[in-house]
Amino acid sequence: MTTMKIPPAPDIEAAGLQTAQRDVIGETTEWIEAFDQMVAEEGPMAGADLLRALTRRARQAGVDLPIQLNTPYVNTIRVEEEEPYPGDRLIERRIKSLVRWNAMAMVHRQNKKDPGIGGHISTYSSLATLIEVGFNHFFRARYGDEPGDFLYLQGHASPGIYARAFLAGMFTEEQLDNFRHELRDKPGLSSYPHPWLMPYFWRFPTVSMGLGPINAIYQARFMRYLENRGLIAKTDRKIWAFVGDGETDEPEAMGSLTLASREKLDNLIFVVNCNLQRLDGPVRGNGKIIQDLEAAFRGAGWNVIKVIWGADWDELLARDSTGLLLKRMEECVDGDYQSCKVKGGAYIRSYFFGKYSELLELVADKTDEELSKLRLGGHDPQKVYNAYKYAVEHRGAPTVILAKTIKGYGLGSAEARNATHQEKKLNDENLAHFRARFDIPIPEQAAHDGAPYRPPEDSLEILYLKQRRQELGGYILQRQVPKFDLKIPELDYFAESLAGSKGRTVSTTMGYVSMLRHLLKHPEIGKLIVPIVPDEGRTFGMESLIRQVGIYASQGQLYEPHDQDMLLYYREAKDGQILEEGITEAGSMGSFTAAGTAYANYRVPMIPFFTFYSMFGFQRVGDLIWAFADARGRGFLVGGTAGRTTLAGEGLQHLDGHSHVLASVVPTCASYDCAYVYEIAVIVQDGIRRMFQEGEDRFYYITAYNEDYAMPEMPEGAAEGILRGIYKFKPAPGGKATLQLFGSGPILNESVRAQQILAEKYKVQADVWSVTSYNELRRDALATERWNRLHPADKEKRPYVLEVLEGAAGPIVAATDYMKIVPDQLAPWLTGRLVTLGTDGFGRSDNRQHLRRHFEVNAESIAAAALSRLARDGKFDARKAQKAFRDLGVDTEKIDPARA
Ligand SMILES: Cc1ncc(C[n+]2csc(CCOP(=O)(O)OP(=O)(O)O)c2C)c(N)n1
Ligand SMILES: [Mg+2]
Repeated sequence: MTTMKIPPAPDIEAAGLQTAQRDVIGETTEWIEAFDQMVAEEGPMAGADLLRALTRRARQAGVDLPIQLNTPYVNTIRVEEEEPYPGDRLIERRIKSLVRWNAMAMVHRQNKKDPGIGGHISTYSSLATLIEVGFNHFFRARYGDEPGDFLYLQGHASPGIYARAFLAGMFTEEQLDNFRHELRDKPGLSSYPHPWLMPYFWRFPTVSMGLGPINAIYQARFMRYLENRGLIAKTDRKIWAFVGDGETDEPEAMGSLTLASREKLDNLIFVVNCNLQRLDGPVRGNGKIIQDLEAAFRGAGWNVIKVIWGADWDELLARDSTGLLLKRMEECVDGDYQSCKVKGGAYIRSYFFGKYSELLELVADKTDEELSKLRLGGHDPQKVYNAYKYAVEHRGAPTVILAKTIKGYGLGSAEARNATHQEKKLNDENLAHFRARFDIPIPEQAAHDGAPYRPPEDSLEILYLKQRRQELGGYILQRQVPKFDLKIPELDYFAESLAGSKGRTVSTTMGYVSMLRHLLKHPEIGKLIVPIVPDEGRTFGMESLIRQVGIYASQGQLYEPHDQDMLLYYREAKDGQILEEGITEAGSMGSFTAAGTAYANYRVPMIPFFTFYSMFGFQRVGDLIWAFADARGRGFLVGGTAGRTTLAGEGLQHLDGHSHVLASVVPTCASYDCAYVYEIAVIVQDGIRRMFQEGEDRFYYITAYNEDYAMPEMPEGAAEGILRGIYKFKPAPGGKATLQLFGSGPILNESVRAQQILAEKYKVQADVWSVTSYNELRRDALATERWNRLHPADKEKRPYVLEVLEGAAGPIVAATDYMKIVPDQLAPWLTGRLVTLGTDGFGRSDNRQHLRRHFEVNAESIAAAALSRLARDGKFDARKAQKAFRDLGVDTEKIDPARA
């Protein structure tokens, strides 16, 4: 039997009772007393059991109780449950003060030197205790042979992270000196966590708010996936995601919470830094962000730990015999708490405690100064330690720690003010205050300049810091990429895809799925393939894949699928390989990111193929894709049901004519618009080689279509052109061409048909080219042009596209199922030659024939456009060209589809 102290019962109103008749109040008091006695004698578990039984009974009796997701506005862990702090609080405080100083000083100094260069000091200042307790006692750098915990850190707290790394000896003073100066002759530090810029240090790009939390959730799930598939050892490794309270307004931050609880991700810990402020002002001025988040996370099935009050408040709560302190804590909103912090002790006395005379008495023995220093939970190492301990020991659910902190803690008059987020420099008074408060042993002038300070190597602080890290396996913020010796498939492994369909009509999507199925069987890399799909597997004909490798389900398949007696039944398995994400492209990107960076994070070169509806890719989850690139992600994005005119029937919201434009903006993304299955095979084979054998930090976007047609065999020698972006697909049938037709995707077939029409009806000979990637051609041309510009005295080089087109005569008519800007990318190198036909404008519901006529990308429109151009060049009779439009059924007076 445990005996415990229960806080005083709040009065009837504070207890939230609706009925206030005297006899009910009297009765209620008796009930509460009886309950208190029972808990005191039999412990909290018995209390919980009783309440559960009462609630069940109440429901049976028709008493409609509202679902209660909030607990009182106090710490979740009671004082009696706390364990003593295991570290040396004094020396840890010294270390924390030094980190605080260096973080602030680094930003301060840089902004004095280079006004406007920016940086943040108030985010880290609120986070320091939460971070330091973690580094000193929890964040493990290794689990046996396995890598250690993963840290997703608030991007704006990076100065503090750098400052700690500086104390740990990982960065030089010079690097600190070059914070936000990355383009100087000495190494600098990037503004935020960017693996692209600091690949040896950062793993997770988090600064675009909301992406860190969702990626952390899917990372935790992917870790389990790798464990359950036997690809990594099971460990106790944790993923710690530090999240801003303002950041939780991002839908990405909160949108996938239930996945984490459904999957019982007890390897995941969120720490929400509830400093009550975001950039402009309070997060919930009129409410309480901690209570809001408690309800949301609890409702989503998370283990919630609130760390609101520090030890100073415990003492007050214990002394309060009226219950009024808790009542006051609950009735104040975050805007009140912020004002209290800004306005100081006298205000706290009159406004917060002064509302009830009993509370004034409670703090009568405290000075105003003492009131202003009453510590909050997120700044109390003892509270934070216990919360972390409870979190790492919790089993069966993810944990969120809601820690109340002060934004701009220690920044003097900037503390907790609405404008604190934007503070880059401290005035002299605040600097002096900071130096004194944190006892930084540097001369006044050096402090004024924001000089960094690192105590000697043999100082107690440095020795302690290093020893703590040693015990936890070493310094944790490091990113290393091992060398892999992978036997990747050669091109002949894809022989079936290269051979064509022998007249059978298939789509590139079908061809791609067969290729994937074949890849999954590869003896070396088959197990590394991660097919990801957001509830669109059937659309892409992936039923056979589901049967072959199964859908990953951490609990296996708990039910008998109704279609079990069918060959292609819905198979879920604990070691299933497919990540069937349900309808969440953002979540799928989370998995794609975890898988596509596993080569560095888990030292296992997983090869993800994320196949999605191309319309709901780049334009929907573009920022996650950008972060994937920053994270040096590798893998294949496959945009299915692609094209503005190839996907029949769907209409405006579904017809994608621009994902290739959006893909083109990501520097490490190579995007390909494929017409035939062999093109995809060549690109996938070479992509695997470049990413996973050569170790190149790049990834691929490939569009796949659902139009069925006969797939030709790969023409001899086409591979290089396919990869670089263009190859001649069908030379002019009757002698030398005077016209060049470019086609991509299924529209290439329209170009081929136009070639025929032109030859047969108009005696115009044209070559047909398959352009697999305008973007790759443009990148090559830009790089060549830049070289030429920088080396005027050297022999001029030619872009690949011009080399390939050597001797190809006449104008070029490029037709695509994408916007005209896609081929137009080559216009600077094809001056005066390029006529582009594309699908600018909103899509429509109709069949391919009508869609292509509407968008003027059908064979007839291509042929007529070619004649029109030849006429303008004086190579074809203008009246005949005009007549050709009529003969070919191209309406010259219809509305421009770009505006329709
Ligand atoms: C998607 C996105 N929108 C806006 C910003 C700009 N921004 C940077 S920090 C910040 C406020 C952050 O507040 P909070 O999450 O509470 O973190 P705190 O600094 O208070 O710890 C904003 C709006 C961003 N980085 N990302
Ligand atoms: Mg905040």
